[in-house]
Amino acid sequence: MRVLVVGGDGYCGWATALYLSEKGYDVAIVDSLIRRHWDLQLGADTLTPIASIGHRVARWHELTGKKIEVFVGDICDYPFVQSFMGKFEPEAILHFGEQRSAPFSMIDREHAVMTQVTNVTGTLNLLFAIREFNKDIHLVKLGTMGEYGQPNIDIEEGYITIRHNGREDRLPYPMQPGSFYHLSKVHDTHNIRFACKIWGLRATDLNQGVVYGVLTDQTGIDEVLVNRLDYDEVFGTALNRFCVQAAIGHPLTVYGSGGQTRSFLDIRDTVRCMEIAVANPAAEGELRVFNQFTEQFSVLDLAMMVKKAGEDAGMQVEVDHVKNPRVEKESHYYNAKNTHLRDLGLVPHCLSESLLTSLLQFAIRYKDRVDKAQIMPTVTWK
Ligand code: NAD
Ligand code: USQ
Repeated sequence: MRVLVVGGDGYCGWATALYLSEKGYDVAIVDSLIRRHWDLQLGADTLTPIASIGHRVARWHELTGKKIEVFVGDICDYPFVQSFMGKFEPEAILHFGEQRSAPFSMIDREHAVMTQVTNVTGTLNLLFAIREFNKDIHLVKLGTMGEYGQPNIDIEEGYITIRHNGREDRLPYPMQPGSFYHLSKVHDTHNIRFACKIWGLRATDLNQGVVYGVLTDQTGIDEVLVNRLDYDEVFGTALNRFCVQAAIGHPLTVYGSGGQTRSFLDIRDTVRCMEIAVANPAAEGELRVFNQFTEQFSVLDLAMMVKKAGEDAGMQVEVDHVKNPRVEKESHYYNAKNTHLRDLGLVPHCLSESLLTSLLQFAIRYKDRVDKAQIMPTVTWK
């Protein structure tokens, strides 16, 4: 099957491209490389030194004999989209290619506008291209668990059945996103659902939780294939940041009380979920929603787990409660469903002390590359 990985130079996309290539899919990558540019603008860098996209795919070819074609360009540019659609003729499009940081979208007006324009336009262009080239192409779109917010009831997978004034309907689950970035994902969801309804497209929205970890069976085989690992305040995410902070002896930055509960998954499960979604396409006219996570933790629980793993390995790890730069609930009910992907065969890698120890060791290996000035939060929601 020909699978196009949009955003294939990024954290989730690169790991997925190699995983599917190894599994025998014919993979092509589309990426504007804008993320590398944003890192430069922010003065931030991944913990790991990542090779150029050309070098990466050439090395993959040398090691495995498998080719991955690369199209460099911006999916907001429709003629570019038409050109790769015509050349590659994908059967599935895995769409990771968005601005994905909540703090980035909250820096100022320009960053909020850029995030929403880029994300919404890119997705709309892919929808129009699928309509133009082949309505059977399955769009697998990365959404986020943060679209739901933290309601005081259980979170369902995309839809909820509601009884109101004696009538009943299955409706899109209410959305309460917590940043201009998370809002962009909600806008995408509405656009995709509408396109499926009016044009009969088939799409899967994967509402993914926070991803952690770095190595997969493919990115771990060679230094040139190593994946990015973000630890900075803008693109770094909770658990990955805590491991890098522990590795350099920086107190772990729990925002506020740390009672914020989120859903999480190992990057090895991200790639498997993508395979499952591609192998089981949505029906014609259907926008299917899967909650893509394996476990739920509060931020403080995560920090305490990193502290314990570090201390068991002979490190000294402090946990700090930093003034919360975000506007978010720090104490709330949280229970999200995640059965659809398991029913289709996902066997989760659960967070264990041995995984944390190996992530800490990985961070220690690269700790001389850490820029301490990138750790404390400066972007605020107010
Ligand atoms: P990333 O920033 O590492 O990768 C995104 C890639 O998309 C980058 O290489 C970037 O250059 C590319 N890109 C962005 N806009 C583009 C455009 N207009 N045209 C072409 N390429 C473009 O992000 P990631 O962590 O790999 O996240 C991938 C997707 O998964 C995002 O949609 C994100 O919202 C979602 N997601 C990520 C996480 C996480 O914890 N990392 C969790 C849930 C959901
Ligand atoms: N947090 C801390 N300390 C830190 C960093 C974060 O306490 O040093 C807290 C935040 O306040 C928040 C929680 O941890 O309550 C998660 O923050 P995060 O930065 O790890 O993740 P988030 O901003 O939600 O965004 C990340 C990805 C995004 C994806 C989302 C999935 O960057 O692309 O959509 O996770 S979810 O959270 O399910 O919406």
